[in-house]
Amino acid sequence: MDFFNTIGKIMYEGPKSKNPLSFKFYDAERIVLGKTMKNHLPFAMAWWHNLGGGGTDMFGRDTADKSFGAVPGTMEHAHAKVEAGFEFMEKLGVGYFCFHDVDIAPETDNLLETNRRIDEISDHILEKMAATGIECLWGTANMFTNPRYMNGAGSSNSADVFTFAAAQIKKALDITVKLDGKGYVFWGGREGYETLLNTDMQFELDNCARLMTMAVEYGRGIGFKGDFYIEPKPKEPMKHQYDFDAATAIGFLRRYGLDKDFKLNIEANHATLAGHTFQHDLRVAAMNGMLGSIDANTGDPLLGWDTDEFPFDVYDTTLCMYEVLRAGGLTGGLNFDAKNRRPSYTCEDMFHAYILGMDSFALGLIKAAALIEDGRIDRFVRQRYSSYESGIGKKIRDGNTSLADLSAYAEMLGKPELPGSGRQEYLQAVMNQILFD
Ligand code: XLS
Ligand code: NI
Ligand code: NI
Repeated sequence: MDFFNTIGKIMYEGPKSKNPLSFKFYDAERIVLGKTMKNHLPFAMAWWHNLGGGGTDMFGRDTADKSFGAVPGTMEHAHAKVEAGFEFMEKLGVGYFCFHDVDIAPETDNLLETNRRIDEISDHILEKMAATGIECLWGTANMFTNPRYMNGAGSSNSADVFTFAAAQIKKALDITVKLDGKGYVFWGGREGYETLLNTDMQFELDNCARLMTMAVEYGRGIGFKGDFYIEPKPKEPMKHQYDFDAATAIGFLRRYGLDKDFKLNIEANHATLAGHTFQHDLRVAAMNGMLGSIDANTGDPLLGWDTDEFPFDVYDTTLCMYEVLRAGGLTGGLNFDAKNRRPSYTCEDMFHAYILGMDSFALGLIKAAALIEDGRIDRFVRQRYSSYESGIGKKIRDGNTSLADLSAYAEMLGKPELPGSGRQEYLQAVMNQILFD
């Protein structure tokens, strides 16, 4: 069945095209720095927003119809979503998808029945994967929607809830392996707290680590070779989320000995909620060897929550791809954890959104490659630290000195020279020149 029958395959038509249903910059086979765009940009569709999200917000119900000809909440609907999802990805040339357990099959009150439903739908997904060549980027378990998770999953005060979370993770891992997913994500959901007046933070963190450790043991046992990911987020839904940002998540992983199996899935909108730039959290992950995957969306600087907008800001996508290129690429991909704005409720809007996101990242890639080839920014940064390349600086760098040595050297120096201009305005002008030349 053709769900998007008014829309054909989306083709690359170049920057001059005025056809709204075409790519202006994403040219899958174009070579950038020795690799095709498709290889640099492993785009993924987020099952939940794209096939499940109808625009409901705190003040109003769905505006978009995502029934795909079936009654929502039924298995018929879950099957229809599979068909629609693969048609959508094929028409756009999106090579991957990401899913939660409950996105693919409606949950019931009975774990065995829920799992049977997940088996049935994942069989269907597997058939479509074989027919299209589309792959699974990552899977995850939704441990935040059901009321039992009101206090978190691993961090819940209830051992029964913890147990249920473990069961969901086990199943989600089984399905991720069945679909040959490259990764498995832990987004903290409600792992956090509202007030320390009722919370044993140390115990909750230990328990979160226990759950992840069991997941690693089980996953490796069933042959999962991919990466586990933590997706940091500072707040929302909880006031304090334990995986606040990249640095916090890395500290947690190292403390509990999970850093060999885990990398990070950095979401743009989560980084900005943490008071960082997207680029900052990418850099923190990359310099720790933990940049695995990306949730590609953007927030609104005027709103303080996870608005999950489609990425459109080329300055941001350029700096993101600059970090990705410098890190040698992603082991995961670019998942559009993004949703249409509520008034963009038609099925054409679903395509416009992905075209916008894919073109924004394609442009970002082209411009990031230009920044690197231009070399002025990299050279400037190297030059800025050049005092550490010889003399006393080299001694500091090599660990061949001490406070006493340095103090003696400083006495000799008298007054140190100023450290040299940071040239921020010049560098910003270089960015603009490259972006708009
Ligand atoms: C929510 C998260 C979520 C994760 C997957 O803010 O971004 O969508 O990516 O559970
Ligand atoms: Ni996300
Ligand atoms: Ni998010």
